[in-house]
Order: sequence, then C-alpha cells, then structure tokens
Amino acid sequence: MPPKDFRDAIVTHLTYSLGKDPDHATVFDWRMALSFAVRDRIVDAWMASTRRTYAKDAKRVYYLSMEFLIGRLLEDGVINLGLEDEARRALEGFGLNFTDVVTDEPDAALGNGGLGRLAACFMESLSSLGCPAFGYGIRYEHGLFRQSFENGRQMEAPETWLQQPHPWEFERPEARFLLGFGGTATATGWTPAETVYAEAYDTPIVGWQGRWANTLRLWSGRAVDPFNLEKFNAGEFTAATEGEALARTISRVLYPEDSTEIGKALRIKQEYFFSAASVHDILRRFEAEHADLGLLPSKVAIQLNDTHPAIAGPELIRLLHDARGMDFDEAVRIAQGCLNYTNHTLLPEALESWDETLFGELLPRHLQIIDRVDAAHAKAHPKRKVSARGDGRVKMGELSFILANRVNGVSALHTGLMKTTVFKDLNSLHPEKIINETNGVTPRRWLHNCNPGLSALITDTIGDGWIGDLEQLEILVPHVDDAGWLERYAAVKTANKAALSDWVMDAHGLKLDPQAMFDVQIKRIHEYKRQHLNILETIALWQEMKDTPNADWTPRVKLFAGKAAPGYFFAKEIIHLINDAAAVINADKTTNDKLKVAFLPNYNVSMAERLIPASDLSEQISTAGKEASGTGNMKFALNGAPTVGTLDGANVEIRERVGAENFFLFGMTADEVEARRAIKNHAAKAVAADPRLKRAIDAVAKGVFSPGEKARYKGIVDNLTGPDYFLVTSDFTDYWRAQRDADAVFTDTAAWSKMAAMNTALSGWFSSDRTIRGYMADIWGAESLLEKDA
Ligand code: KOT
Repeated sequence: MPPKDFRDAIVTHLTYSLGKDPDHATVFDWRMALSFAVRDRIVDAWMASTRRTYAKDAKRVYYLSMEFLIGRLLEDGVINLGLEDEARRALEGFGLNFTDVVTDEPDAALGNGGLGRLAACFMESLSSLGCPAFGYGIRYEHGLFRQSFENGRQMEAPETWLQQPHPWEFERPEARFLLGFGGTATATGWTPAETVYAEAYDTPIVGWQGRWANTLRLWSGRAVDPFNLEKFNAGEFTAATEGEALARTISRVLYPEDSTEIGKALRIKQEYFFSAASVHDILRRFEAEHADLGLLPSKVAIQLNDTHPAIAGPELIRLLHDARGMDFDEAVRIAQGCLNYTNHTLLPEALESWDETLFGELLPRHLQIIDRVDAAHAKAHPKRKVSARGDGRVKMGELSFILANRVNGVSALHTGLMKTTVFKDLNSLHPEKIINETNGVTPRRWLHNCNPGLSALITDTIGDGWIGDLEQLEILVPHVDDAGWLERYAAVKTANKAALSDWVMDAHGLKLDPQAMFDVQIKRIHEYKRQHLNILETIALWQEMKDTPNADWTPRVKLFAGKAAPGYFFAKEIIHLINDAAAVINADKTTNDKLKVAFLPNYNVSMAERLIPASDLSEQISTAGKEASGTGNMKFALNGAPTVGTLDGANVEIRERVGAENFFLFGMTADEVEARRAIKNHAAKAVAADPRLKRAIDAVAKGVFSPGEKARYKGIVDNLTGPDYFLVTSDFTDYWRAQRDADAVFTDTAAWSKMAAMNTALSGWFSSDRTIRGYMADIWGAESLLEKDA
C-alpha cells in the first residue's frame, strides 16, 4: 500500500523509485516521483474497475485506433483524482512550482490531428462515464515529428518521447501474440513467411473524480529471434541483431500524413500488426470467460476509428473460421455483430484502398476472405454494383461498411454527405447502417484544466456540477446580462492573453499587445482548411492599414500554428508564405501597433492548451463540405472565442447552439461550392470582382514578401488564379466582410464579452461525454458500471 499522505507518497517514490534525496532532486526527478504517486492512486481505481467488469460479465467496448494523441497525462491525472491542492502544497514545500513540474512532461504525440485527439478525448470520457473499454493502438517509438522553421521553411526532426522513461505505462511481457506476414494461403489456412511478436504496454486512463479507469493498450514490435548467436560468433555483429531491428521497425514511427492515404507496405504492416494483435487479445479475453462464441456480439463491441484498423474484420473471421472451425457465413455474421466503423473524411485522397498485389503478398489469406465476403454481399444484392474489390484494389471503406453493424459520421452535415456521396449505393442497400454521432471534446482537459481562471468563475457562479455534466453551462445564460459578472468573465480572458503574451515573448521573442484581438488558426496545414485564405486577408488588411494608418483600426494579432505533412509541398509553401508575410508585416512601423502575425513552431496538444483559453476569435474557414467535423472549433467556443467560419462540419451545429448572432458566418454552402466549381474561370472572375483580393495576390506575385526571390510563390499564385479547387478566391470577399464585422463588435468590449460568454454558456452539448453516451446507446449497447451516487 502506498503512503496515505500524498506528500509522503511523493517523497517515498523520490527516494525508493528514483533513488534521489530531496536536496539533490531535479525537476525531472520530482515529476517522475509525482507521476508514480498519482499512478498508484489510479491503479486502485483501475483494478476495482476491472474486477467490477468481470463480476458483472459486462459488454466491453474496444476502440481500435491507429492514433491516440493523448498529450501530457500528469496534470490530467492529478486533477481527475482531485489531488491538485495536495500536489501543489507538497511541491511548494520543497520549493517547486507545480506548473514547472507538470510541464516538464513531454507530449505523447501518437497522432496527427483531429482523429487521434478525438480518440484521446473518447478514452477520457469512457472512463469518466464508467463504460468498460479498452483503447488499442501502436506504441510508436517516435511520435509526430518536431517542427522548426529555417528561413521560414518547415524543417522536420524526429520526435523522441520515449528517450526518457515513461512513468505511465506497464509493460506486459506475458501479453504477446505471434503475428504473420506473407507466405501462402489455402482455402482453410495460411502459412506465413515471416513472423513478429506484438507485445503489450498498458496505460491506465482515469476518469473524472477517479471513479473508473480503463486501459489504453499499445502494441510494440518484438523479434521472434532477437539475437543470432551464430552470426555474432562469426563476427557479423550488426547482422546478429538484424531480426530485432526489423521487428521493431513496425512500431518505430507514426506516419505523419493527415487525411491522405499512405499506400506503403510498412503502413499496411502496421495496420495489420495492431489490428490483429487486438483481435487476438479480445478473443482470448472473451474465451477465458465464455464457451459459446455465438455470444460474442453481446459481449464485445469493436469500433474501427476510420479504416486503418479495417483488417480487424477479416482477421476476426479468419480466427473464427480457420482457427476455430466455425462455418464461414456464421463467422461473418458474428463479425458483423461486433464491428462498427467511423468515417472521418470524405476527401478522396484519404480513402484507403490497397493495391491487390501488395495486399495479397502480405496477407494472402485475408485477401481470400475479403473476396469471399465481397462475393457473398454482391450475390445478396445483385441489382447493385457495390464492391470492396475492383480495379485491382482492396477498398477499405467499402469493406468496413459491409462488415459493420453501424457506420457513423462525425457531424450532421458530414453524415448527410456520406449518404449522398461516397456511400450512396451502400446506404441504399443498408439504409439503417449509417448514423450520426457528432464529435465532442472532454471538458476536463479542454476547459477545467487548460483554463483554470474560467473554470473557477464558472464554479463560483453555478457550482462544479458542470465538469461532469457540461450542459449545465447553460445556467450561465442569465449571468451574461449582469455587467459585473461579464467584467469578471472578460478579466479572465485578459489575464489568459497576458500570460500567453509573456510566453510568446519568452519562447519566441515576439511582443504581442494583449489589448489586440487574438485571432487564432491552429490545426494541420491543408489546402481545404485554407490557411492561405487567412493570410491573404491578413495581407489585404495590412495594405489597407498602410493606406490609412490613422483610421480607426481594431488591433489584431494573427496567430497560426500547425504542421504540414513532410511530403505535402503546397502546404509547406503556405507555411513559408505566412512566415515571409509575418516578417514583412511585423517590421512595418506604420502598422506595427495594429497588426502582428506569428506562426508558432511545433504545434502540439500542450500548445493548444495554452492558446485556446487566450483566443478571442476562432478561425474555422474550411471549404464547405470538406471538414468532416472539426473539434478545435468546439474547444474555442467553450473557452469563449466566437467563430469566424463557414457552414462546414460541426460549425453548423455550433452556430445552431450558440446562436447565429454569436457566430461570424461567411462563405458558400456545400451545395453552392459544387455549383461554383462548375463555373468556368471562377477564380479569375472572383479576383477581378474584388480589388482588395487582387491587390493582395499581386503583392504575393510581385515578391513583396520574398524580395530575394520574386517567383517564390508562383505555385500558390497560379493555383489561386487558376484551378483554385478549394475556392479561396470565391469566398474571400465574404470572409473580409465577416472579419470587419468582428472588428466592429470587438471595439464594443461589453458586446464582445457577451458574445464570448454566450459561446461558453451554449456549447456544453459538445462534450465528448455526450458523444460517448450516443455511441453507447446507438452503436455499442454498452452500459455504465459506475455505482450510482448514494
Ligand atoms: C486521416 C486519414 C485517413 C482518413 C481520415 C483521416 C482523418 C480525419 N484524420 N483526421 N481526421 C479528422 O477527424 C476529426 C475527428 O473526427 C474531424 O473532426 C476532422 O474534421 C477530420 O479531418
């Protein structure tokens, strides 16, 4: 038993786990000691949760995801367990600052963006709601690359979170599975040519108030034959460890692509590796308790986070049919009873499909199984030609759809578009399958923890029930008309902006004016997200400010952050342009007091936690129909930053909830986008119709921001004035208008604060607790095992 007193618990770990005495301990030592002390408390809840799940023989949820973008775990753990005051006091007693200690933890960046961060929010909500669940993924040795800028260009360096000990995980050498690749398949079996072990590492994820904890189980590659003594004795020292190096390659690095298909052999190996290990583990756990495999769908719900784990379906069928002798059709029916699939994008370049030759070489038996499933589906629906196979490819979206009990989109708009576009035919055959579960974010991390000032004001006003029941924020609505309360609300934002300004000064040497509007766009860099629309509007604003520097301008700070996939040339050009424009604009003495632009390097979860509470305006400006949901949009709204945005993804629902008057809407709708694209020379026409836009593009084309290399942005300029697929030019004029509307409101401090506060009060529905309740009821048939409050 760990010491009851939390201070003693920390010191005990410092002494006996770290081997340090308080006088010589570093911040790292204290952080590890605190983490171990917190982990001990989590373990108690974790074991109790597991025991209860077994005792109730409850249905378990398995969330299979290639990415879990969990960020730091220490502060979340401390706060969810209610240990914050004790931890602060204990550390202060030793002359340490709590924030210094918790921010010493590196971010676990095991994801690219929205999809991975959603998985992390879901894990926290599953635990907060007491739903028995496992997250299954890959323990990447290197997470998402570290970004820096050299002369404005993105540079990439490996991320190294595992180079220091990771205090949260438990290695499970006993939980390992042997997995195969290649070789030959027969009608009933498979002899792989190559094998590798998947070994489990478990991280407990504790929920709000420490009432429940689930497991995040991440798989790591291990060699079957790690060390070849014969080769070693023959003096071939490197060759002797080759097996180990190869096996570890599987879990070595997270692919840095977001919303694009990878199509590489190692990627498919990663997908099979973690999906197969997870399915083996699920079946092992089920069979330890049950003899009748027919019960599987009543005890197991598997959620595929997009198609990356789609191969789990054929693997489950293989294990039931080939290894356990179940009738094939019955195996398919059982798999369909367990599996569900979430689609996160309709972008054609992101829809996974594998070359059948490559697929068949790596997974020959699975290709046979897929063909048989697909043929049976085609036979049952002879009138329609929908298939997971064709053109020499294996289509993972169609496969996932056919093998799923439920298929869901992530916002109302996106789900509607799924039914009319990519899954139109499959939807007409199975109209009951597609449902909507609008995304959400965990209010613990994204309001209570990252914005302690606002959290304290809310709790002071309505009590702390909102932290576990976010829709209670609505009780704030009447307070918004109380001038005194609104001033307190505004003071929190001002303090957050001052703190952010200090950090930007310290970390990046840039001076920001906390009185200015903090206008923030932070997300992956992608043409559809249109960071180039934002920088063009910034350039046009700068030009106009120079025309009339003494006019009544609303001062702005334009903040950008986000990574571009290393192979996505156009996105890297956008970063370069923003950095170049920032250098010129920030150096301009005539506009210096009114406009600043900064691109903060190496965006990650922790940076988002700093920026969002200090933001005034949230940029959600994707081409309508392209952003499946967005979740950053929800975090900004909760933290009191109104949106300037299009009718895309969850923006639509955010606007419905917070009210049209508290949202700066602009741009074409998804339907209008389609029509506009069909107009010949739409971009040239849009540019000709708006002199501001023309002047901004001309400045880029003439090299105003790249004086040494005038043609540097020819690619961007030619795209914008030519095909402009994402309709930056067509939406520019209305975007400018919406931005000036925002300027006007911002000059009226009370009106702006009211708008911001209404965003907080009315976005409680975007809690991932609400989302997970939806999945539990509509998809999984899973129940909360929390003991009802006494
Ligand atoms: C990446 C590769 C293939 C398929 C989908 C993706 C993907 C989609 N990665 N991130 N997303 C985002 O997922 C979020 C969570 O649902 C959404 O909010 C966001 O709109 C997607 O772009």
